[in-house]
Amino acid sequence: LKEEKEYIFRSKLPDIYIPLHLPLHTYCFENLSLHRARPYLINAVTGETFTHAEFELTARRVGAGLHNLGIRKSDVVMLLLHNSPEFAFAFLGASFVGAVVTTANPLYTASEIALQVEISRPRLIITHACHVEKVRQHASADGAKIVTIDAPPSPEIVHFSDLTRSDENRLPAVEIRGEDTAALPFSSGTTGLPKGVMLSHRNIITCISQQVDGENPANHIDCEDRLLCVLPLFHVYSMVSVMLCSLRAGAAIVIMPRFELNELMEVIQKYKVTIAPFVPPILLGIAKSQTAAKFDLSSVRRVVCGAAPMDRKLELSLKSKLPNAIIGQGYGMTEALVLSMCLGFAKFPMKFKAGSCGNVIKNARMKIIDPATGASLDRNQRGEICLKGSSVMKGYYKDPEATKRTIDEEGWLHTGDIGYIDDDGEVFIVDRLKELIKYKGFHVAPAELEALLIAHPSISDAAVVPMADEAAGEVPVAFVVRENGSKITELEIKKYIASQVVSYKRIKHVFFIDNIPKAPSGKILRKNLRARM
Ligand code: AYL
Repeated sequence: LKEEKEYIFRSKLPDIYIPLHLPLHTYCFENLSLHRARPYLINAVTGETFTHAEFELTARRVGAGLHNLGIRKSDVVMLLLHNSPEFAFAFLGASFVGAVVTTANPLYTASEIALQVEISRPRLIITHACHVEKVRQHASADGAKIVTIDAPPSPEIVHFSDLTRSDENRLPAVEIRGEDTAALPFSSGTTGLPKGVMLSHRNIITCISQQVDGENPANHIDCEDRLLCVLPLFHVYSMVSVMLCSLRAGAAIVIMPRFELNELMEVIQKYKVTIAPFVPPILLGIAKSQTAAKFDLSSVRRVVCGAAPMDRKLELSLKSKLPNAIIGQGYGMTEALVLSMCLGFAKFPMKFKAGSCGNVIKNARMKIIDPATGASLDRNQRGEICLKGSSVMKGYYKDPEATKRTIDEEGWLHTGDIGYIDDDGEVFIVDRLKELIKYKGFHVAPAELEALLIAHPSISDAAVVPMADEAAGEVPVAFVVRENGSKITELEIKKYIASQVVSYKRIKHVFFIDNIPKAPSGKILRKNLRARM
């Protein structure tokens, strides 16, 4: 047998001790005594502020309240919430009782939510009154309770204040192990429909610790920092890198329920935001904004960009609008959390290049493999990025097959991203092997749209692929084969899809073709379709 060489890449920052055995809440509140009186949650709309001490107490009360409502260890609680203090209270409250939090976009349609509810079977759904109708049916069929953070629309629905008013002394002692699941966000991974990503207490602690702990934290957050929390908390980027990292570090988060560019710049100015975690479309908005000069954005010392590729030119053109900020990228994935981070974000920053996704995160191992042969590749060679470490998910919920396709026998997570590592250890992403489409950083799973298309009586076959778009990064477009004799139009197809999905999954163009190119295995030849555009 020929010995094959493995090229394993490690961080430039030294490994640290990570307390893998702790429950997430114990870890997050470990330094509470140092930060009790500092602000943690600032509601940008109302100005209402909760200190770290107030937050911890309220989260424990919510934990006791969840227990009162019958939530027990391993029960699933669904958060269907816009960014709000209640999201954070509920998330930590659930951790206290060992419950599993599944998160979804509150703007999802009833059928999109149904997909996630049927897999995760929540015992409790926390949402806004205006979204109750979308979940009422599943909830009653399953005996799940509904809680709203605003006035409940009917008597059987519980108000969130019932949770925050609970007696914290009735919080039960629950034994939690590091490998117990804490969060269940959904991702379509490399192929197929959205799946629940089982993130354990240990996975999430690892990711927080890799960013903010040690003598030279990779994503240094000081207790004086104020982070803008405008990216949705239902997604791991904001959940972990904003909400939980700030909690651990004793910093504050300024919560915005939704994105509007001028409002965002006003909030930065008003609250003197120091760290701004963004996605490329927000940076594009600021770069192009005529009004940016009217706002004082000088408090921002760091702009983190992640969740989708950022154009190198964009990175450079932003420097004048954000004079005091280091602008760099983080590379993450729901299934592995943070894989690499800009070296300029470290407490003792190092040089980095525009366009890079940073250096592999500490305590983890990265390798690049030839997607065809699986052979490990050296520096400057393009291949599939793989990661190994304790931030890698436990697996997909109730889907061992998909788990096996994603995490190999040696524990390497295959990202489905194509990239290389240069001579300075910086990661560059150049392409995507997986089906995933990213609209402004949001997931669009082609398989989900294809299933809807094929269900239409006038459509005999369909494939959905990404098309490049300046504002969104990518938009989904469909190749459609009409049923014999059908004259269905592009507009009819677009409307049919639009009625069933959240706005960013809408199909932007339809191309009619005679047949969908497929491999003998039946796999759609997506590259072939992308090349036709
Ligand atoms: P998911 N550049 C290019 N593509 C990226 C980048 C980046 N910087 N970051 C993420 N992606 C793509 O599950 C890539 O294809 O998690 C990756 O496989 O929504 C996919 O998005 C994963 O999408 C942070 C910073 C988390 C960023 C994130 C991103 C999480 C995105 C924590 O601190």
